[in-house]
Amino acid sequence: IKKEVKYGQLTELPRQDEAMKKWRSNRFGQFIHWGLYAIPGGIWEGKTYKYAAEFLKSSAGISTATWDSLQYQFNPVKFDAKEWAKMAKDMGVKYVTITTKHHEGFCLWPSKYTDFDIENTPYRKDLLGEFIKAYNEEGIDVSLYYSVLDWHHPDWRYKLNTEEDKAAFERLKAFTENQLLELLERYPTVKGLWFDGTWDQCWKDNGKFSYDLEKKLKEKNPGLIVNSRMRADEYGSRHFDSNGVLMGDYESGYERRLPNPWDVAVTKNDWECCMTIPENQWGYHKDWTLTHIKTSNELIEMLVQCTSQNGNFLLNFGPRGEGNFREKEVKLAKEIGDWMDDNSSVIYNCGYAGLKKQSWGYFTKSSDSDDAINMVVFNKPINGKYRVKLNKGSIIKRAYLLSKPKKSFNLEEIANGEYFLDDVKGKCKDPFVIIIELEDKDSKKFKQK
Ligand code: H79
Repeated sequence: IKKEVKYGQLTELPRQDEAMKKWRSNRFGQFIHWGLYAIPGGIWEGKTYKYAAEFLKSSAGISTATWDSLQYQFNPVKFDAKEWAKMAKDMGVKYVTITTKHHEGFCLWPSKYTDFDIENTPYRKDLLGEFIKAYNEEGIDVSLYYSVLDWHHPDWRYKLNTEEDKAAFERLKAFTENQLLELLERYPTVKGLWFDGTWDQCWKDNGKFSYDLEKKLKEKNPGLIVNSRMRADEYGSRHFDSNGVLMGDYESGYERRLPNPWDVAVTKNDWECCMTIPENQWGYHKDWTLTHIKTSNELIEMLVQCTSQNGNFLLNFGPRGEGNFREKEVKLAKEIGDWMDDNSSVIYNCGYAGLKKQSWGYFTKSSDSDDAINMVVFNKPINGKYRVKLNKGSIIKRAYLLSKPKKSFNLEEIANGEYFLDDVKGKCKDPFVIIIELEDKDSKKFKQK
């Protein structure tokens, strides 16, 4: 039985306006976690804390006053916005999402509504402004991460037990709204808001507030894209309302995990997976030997998987307190960028091909093309032949390597719409792409919705 939901989705999904189409075509984004936590980098008074570096205040039980005094040490003398933007561009991302305020409450922009901000650090300048300008100059869309949960703000509560708590939360709501409108006012080129820290009981109990807020923010910045994490309906249901309808503009529940690669249902909504390079570190942690560090091929596979299921991939970087990136991150960015230089045509503007996932890797399909499908290969078969199962009646005209010299594969038809592609004697070590060209008469079958 359908519940009546008053404070659910604002619009018809998936959104088909230009801003949303652009977001969807971007596919690959960079996430930046930067705040005071980058200074201690997971180590406090000589002790290393394995849990996420941006949670150090909580893991090490540091008082708010002590933590907040890190503000007077925040001086990223090595920060070069143009260099950052260049690195992102070279990696192949089309958008970036940066933490304007994480759970610690420190603001990377000069905010009228708090002194706990960049203006009151030795750096003083509008760091966020420099960042946005530099990325925009490289043609990269900027979105802003904002944590509602706030360890610094005296009015933040998990749960409202008393009248005083209720009054405090009213003030926190006003503060939150003011800051968000301030961000959109100061930085009009911003394309999206990425909400986090919205799981507290008081937020879940205030569905009407987040509903009204989403409306206001979108009035202020038409085309604005917000993640599903912002919202709870009036029954406290998050991400999806009580009838299972997605809220916000895309699903943002895939944090450090991907959907099952065979999942077809997930292709119906826009969604984004956010991913860390170590197991669970968003902010800068000095010790990256604590857990597995993903390789560029693992990360590329995740990007391709997301694309194959109509999702975006947001890959996190955690710069140092001084304002530069660790070498390992620079190297991974370069390796991914090298792969994107040759293969980005299977990512940008691409999505679900309408076919089942197969054992050699992932299909993607460009919305520009009716008669070509991309195979992105991560697993080479022992027999040297790629089994490809298309729809019944589909005829492959040609299959060839995307990389030059675009060698063709021998085709062996084994059933209606099913083929073996005989490996060319290439020595592809990295994930590589085979383009399948279909006979025109079948092209309509592969049209994306
Ligand atoms: O910014 C990065 C992390 O610092 C942040 N989100 C990413 C993007 C993050 N904050 N908290 N966590 C990750 C993990 C915390 C999960 C929990 Fe809960 C919060 C456990 C209990 C409350 C939300 C609600 C998840 C499970 C229940």
